[in-house]
Amino acid sequence: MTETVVGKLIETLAGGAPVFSAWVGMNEPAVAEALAREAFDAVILDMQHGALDFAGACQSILAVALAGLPAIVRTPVGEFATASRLIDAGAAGVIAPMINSRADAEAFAAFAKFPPLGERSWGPRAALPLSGLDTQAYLAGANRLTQAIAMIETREALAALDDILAVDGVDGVFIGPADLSIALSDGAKWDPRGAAVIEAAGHVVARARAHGKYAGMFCYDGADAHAMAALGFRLCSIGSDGAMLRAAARGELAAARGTPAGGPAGGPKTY
Ligand code: 3PY
Ligand code: MG
Repeated sequence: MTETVVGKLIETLAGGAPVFSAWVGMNEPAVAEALAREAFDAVILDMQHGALDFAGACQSILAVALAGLPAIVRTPVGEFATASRLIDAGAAGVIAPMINSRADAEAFAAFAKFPPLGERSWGPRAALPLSGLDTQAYLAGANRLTQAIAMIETREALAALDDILAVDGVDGVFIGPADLSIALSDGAKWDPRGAAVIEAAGHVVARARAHGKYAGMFCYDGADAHAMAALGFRLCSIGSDGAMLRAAARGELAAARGTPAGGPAGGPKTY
């Protein structure tokens, strides 16, 4: 199991070091593969706000695997059946946005996990070969091997945090700091690194630990991921494909023209 890309995610998590992941929104396997050739621990493919469709996500999972990394896919809101199909396609983990209650978490886990934790239907067409296991061993190991990660990004989710973490088929939680800041300010402010989110972040890390689980955070660049890992987050994404491409382009153009690189004024970057 340890030799395979799917198993690498739980190995890194078990090792205790933070998982630093690339974040891909482009529906182009070559982009995911290019980032996977760098020394990330995983690549997150975003089907919620990114442009990836199901076929693109399947191809990107394989392109990332070719480069030796596990892929995690964020599904659109409420698409738990898609989570199941993505695990069949070889995703080492799935992130479900807007999990706001125990019922949401149970519905997600039902699609992500085989019995007794859930009701995942058998059909690991790419996951089985990528796991390096035989069918029986895959059945026995899949619930641990493939991670189900619930996003915490509303007031309701914070209120139900212990209930969500108590669901056996949920392996970890992942903060969406932009949505959380909007929710906590009742729609007044996009402030993903404001005091309200940072206070909630400490609480989420502590409650995840108390349940023997891990917390992750969407991060805006490498320095931000470093800071969030220092707060105890174990799965930290770093920027995005689009943001990195634009930042590199901006820097190179500035170098060519001999002008300051510029960039977004103050605060964290967006996608
Ligand atoms: C958020 O910040 O709300 C996210 O979902 C990160 O993509
Ligand atoms: Mg969000």
